Amino acid sequence: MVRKPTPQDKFSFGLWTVGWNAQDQFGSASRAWLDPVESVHKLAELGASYVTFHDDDVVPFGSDAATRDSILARFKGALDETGIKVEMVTTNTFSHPIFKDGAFTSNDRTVRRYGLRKVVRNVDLAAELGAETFVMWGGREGAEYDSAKDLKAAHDRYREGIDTVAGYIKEKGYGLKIAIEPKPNEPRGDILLPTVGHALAFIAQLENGDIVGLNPETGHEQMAGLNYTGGLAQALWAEKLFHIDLNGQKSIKYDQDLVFGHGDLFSAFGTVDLLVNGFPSGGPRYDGPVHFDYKPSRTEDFEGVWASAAANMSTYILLKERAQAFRADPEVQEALQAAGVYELAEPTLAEGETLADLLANPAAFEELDIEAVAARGYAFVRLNQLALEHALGAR
Ligand code: GLT
Ligand code: MN
Ligand code: MN
Repeated sequence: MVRKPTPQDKFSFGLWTVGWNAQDQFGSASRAWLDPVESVHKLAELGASYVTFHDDDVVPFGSDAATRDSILARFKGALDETGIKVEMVTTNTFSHPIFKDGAFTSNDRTVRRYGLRKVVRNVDLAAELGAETFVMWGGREGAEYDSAKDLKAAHDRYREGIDTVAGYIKEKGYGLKIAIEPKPNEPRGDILLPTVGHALAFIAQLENGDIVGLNPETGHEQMAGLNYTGGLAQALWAEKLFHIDLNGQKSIKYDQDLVFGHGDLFSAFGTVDLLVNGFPSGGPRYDGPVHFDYKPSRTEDFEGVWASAAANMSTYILLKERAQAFRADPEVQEALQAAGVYELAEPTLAEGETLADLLANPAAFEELDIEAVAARGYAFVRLNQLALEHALGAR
């Protein structure tokens, strides 16, 4: 590992990431599922601070109460021994065939009621373990066929489900926030709440939306052809960036879940620049855990699994160093000024100025030398080249 993590880095991994058995659509497992206790120990050695998990990652689906208790006791033992904390918990409402048409939005009401019970039981576990975030990735909430789903009713049921869980969290006084994770497709042909923007609009319709925000994943936005950093920015602006799933994706295709930076590297630089340095004009910042949701490629053995876990952290630190150097460079500051980046933070109407004042101001319109203003060069390319040179470590 070129760079070693420290607790200040707040690195976090899902147990389903390193633990994955590498089974895919076309081939059987190329590794065994890892024991969560082993993953906790190994991640601690590598310098991570947190783990996250689905209920079923730790306690197999359908386990009876006694088995569940003994498995959880052993798992908590590993947390105590290593000092690793659980910052986020999520629910598996996608693997078992009962959820083949979704959980909160299944056409089958019995499934919806079962799904709600499974999620609420997991909320109790999340609170017990001291997690701060409860992620909801509705991977099966969707359809393959337009005729198969009443989309008005589906949104009603989705809202009912999330509002009910959020209401329960409040009623119990748990210190948990819900973070919805958007994804456009896979495993369903089309998934509800496909992007950050869709999810933000949905949250605005919730009764208990004050404790509901987002968990955007790099590859999921990029699968929709969108700019991940832009999605993070809007979520931050709306004060709804509750959690992040970092990974790598190369363009619009199946969900690759590559190591962070192994997809669109320059975009990853932009992401880290925003996370580490914030907006040029200040404003809301993300200071939560840096969570990696990647999959060690099917080609890798266990040595490769741990090398890939380390690679996520090392790459993040390298990009952090590069992003800090970028913003600290006087030439970059001058280029940001020249490009008008800081000018955008200035309100369009001056303090105390009304629209009537603007309408009555000929200098702003009638007498404006439009051609002269239009002739301005913004020098964005120079600024971007400076960013690229910093990203490459050439400055
Ligand atoms: C699943 C998915 C991830 C989600 C997880 C949370 S599960 O592996 O691919 O993007 O974050 O449920
Ligand atoms: Mn993914
Ligand atoms: Mn994810």
